[in-house]
Amino acid sequence: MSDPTIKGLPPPPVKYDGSDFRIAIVHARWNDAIIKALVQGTINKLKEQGVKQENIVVKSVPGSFELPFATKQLIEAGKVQSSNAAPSMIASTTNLLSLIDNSSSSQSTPKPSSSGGSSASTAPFDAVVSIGCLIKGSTMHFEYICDAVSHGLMKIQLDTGTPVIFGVLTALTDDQALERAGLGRGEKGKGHNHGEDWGLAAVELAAQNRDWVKGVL
Ligand code: RBF
Repeated sequence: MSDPTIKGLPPPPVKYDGSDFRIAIVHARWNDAIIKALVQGTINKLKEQGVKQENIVVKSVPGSFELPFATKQLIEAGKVQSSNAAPSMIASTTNLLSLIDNSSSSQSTPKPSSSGGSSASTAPFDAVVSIGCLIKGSTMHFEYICDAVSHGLMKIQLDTGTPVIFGVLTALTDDQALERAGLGRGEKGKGHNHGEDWGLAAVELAAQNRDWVKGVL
């Protein structure tokens, strides 16, 4: 029924395992119904790729213009949180000594929490998905915000080395936005929820980047 098309994202060449990843989603609240669908689509695909619910951190900001700043700050916050959580050299040396000295074994040393079973990760974020929906109005706001946000998000991923997924719809009409969130109301059906593609892209980039930073191709 639907028009054949060459457009769109084919499935990834391999299925990536997201079970060890920590992913942030930061979304604008403007155009709420569309945003909610996109965020849910992203989360669904992250989970389908194995990312654990507790390792998906979701934050919101008022509008898309705030996305680059929030994305940058979240990436930095993840790194700070990770270094605060890491056991210090002194602490780990103390733990080793207490293992050797059996006479002091009655005083148990608390284990570092980083290996703690099902608890949420405090590792740096492996990727951030930045989600917004800009719909053209009658002034130049749309053009300025689209331009600033797309350049801002690109700069952040290149500066920080953390993949940032561009989850921003830049629609000329309400219907264009609805169709790209899987909420279309036209004759051609509901369209496709692009949040799903962003979830897949986040896991794919996170997995590849884990190799690239170790010099593995
Ligand atoms: N934010 C969005 O995420 N999507 C929009 O479609 C959108 N349209 C806006 C239109 C106007 C006229 C204004 C003033 C703001 C709009 N914003 C929109 C909000 C913008 O991204 C930002 O939150 C505010 O400008 C405050 O920095």
